[in-house]
Amino acid sequence: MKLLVINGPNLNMLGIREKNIYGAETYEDLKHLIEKTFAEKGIEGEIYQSNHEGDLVDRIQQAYFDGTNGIVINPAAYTHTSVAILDALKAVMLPAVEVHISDVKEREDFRQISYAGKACVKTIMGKGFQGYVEAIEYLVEHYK
Ligand code: CA2
Repeated sequence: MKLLVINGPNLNMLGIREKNIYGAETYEDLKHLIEKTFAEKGIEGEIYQSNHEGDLVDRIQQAYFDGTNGIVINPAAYTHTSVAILDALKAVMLPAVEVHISDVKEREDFRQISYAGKACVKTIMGKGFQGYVEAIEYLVEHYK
């Protein structure tokens, strides 16, 4: 099984600011946790991060051609704005799980819409980095 974990804008800044919302751990820490999870599950995996909407769309499209079986995606701020990412997820028709580190439903009104979530089989939010682990476990269990 091959999974792709995609992170959107500013998530590379984790641990640097807004620690009260996203915690003190860094993006490197997150990558290590995800890689450890891939290894424990015995699956192939890749982690991709970009601050650019079109790059995220390109990477989702690439997943259709490179043998990816499932996607874990935290589109970050593009969650709430990007029909392009929603359309890309619909186009590739791969099972996708949406992850948010913070509990988005307890936050500002402008964060209450998720476009990407409309193309996802599951959403996990408010569980910190552990949400990525649960998303990988879900895809491994349901789509192996
Ligand atoms: O809770 C999440 O995972 C979010 O996807 C994070 C996004 C936010 O726009 C979504 O509404 C919820 C923001 C990621 C920005 O990360 C930062 C990291 C360090 C400092 C500032 C922002």
